[in-house]
Amino acid sequence: MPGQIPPDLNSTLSQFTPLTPGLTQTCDPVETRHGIVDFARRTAIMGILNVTPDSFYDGGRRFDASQAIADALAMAAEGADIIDVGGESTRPGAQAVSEAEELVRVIPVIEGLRRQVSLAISIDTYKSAVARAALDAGADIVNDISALRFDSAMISLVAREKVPVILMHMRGTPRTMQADPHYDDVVREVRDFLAAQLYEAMDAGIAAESIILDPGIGFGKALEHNLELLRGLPILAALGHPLLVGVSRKTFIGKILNLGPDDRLEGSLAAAAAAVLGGANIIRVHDVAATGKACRVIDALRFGAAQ
Ligand code: 7PM
Repeated sequence: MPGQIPPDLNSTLSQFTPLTPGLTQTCDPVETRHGIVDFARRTAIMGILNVTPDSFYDGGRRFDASQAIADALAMAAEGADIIDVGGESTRPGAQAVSEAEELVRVIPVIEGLRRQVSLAISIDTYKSAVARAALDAGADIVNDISALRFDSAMISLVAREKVPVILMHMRGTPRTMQADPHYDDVVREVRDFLAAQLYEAMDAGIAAESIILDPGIGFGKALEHNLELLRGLPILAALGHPLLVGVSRKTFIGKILNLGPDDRLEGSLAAAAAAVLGGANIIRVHDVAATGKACRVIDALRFGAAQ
């Protein structure tokens, strides 16, 4: 009969589970020296500020402090919640940069930016000396792609300074990580690694509320591993810490679409939307305005439309 719903379809209404852990899972805000990043009602946007001559997308553009500061101010105006300043490219096969060179690149930018903005600044480094100088210059968060493993002085620095830290999963080192990556169960292995680093950090005196976790999309992962991790984000969100996800213009999107970095915006937005539905709280991106709009729509699904 027209208009009648088959009884077995009605029973699926009660079985229906919400689309997203974001609808049920909440996580506490992160306190920084320059304000609180709150995830209760919206996804936070981290703008990428590469101060390097060789990054895969924006390389060379800002190898000059005043250009880098101008770009960061533009990202702040577009609604970035955090600016992530990095002086060493971690793309696959990239050469390591000396500590002195990394300092020369990032410190003037952080000092200059700090004078002009009150938002949170993160320092993308695994070197404790760079992190220390960056914190002294006004940075608020340590973004360590090695999850505190590469420099043995990093863990005590973060504990002493009482700043939030991002622990990211990576297989191997940036130079070697993309050489035939293999996992038996990538989601389980990344989860177990992050849990182990989390406990090590807390044992060293880093507050649980200061720890942000990140699956490290593209760091020692084949295309299928990156997709499995995006599908498995709810499992990582269940660790109960804020989740940061970086998909912006990465190679896995290029592989799906057969497009170079300049033509990966739409794919990046789709991946960001999927990450937010999976429970991500911070999205690390080159395109702050566009990603902000995409996230606001997903946030309305996640948290309700009243902002
Ligand atoms: C290949 C891999 C090329 C990675 C470029 C990149 C992340 C990060 C980077 C991330 C955190 C890029 C990167 N990616 N820090 N630093 N999470 N926490 O896209 O996903 O700039 S470097």
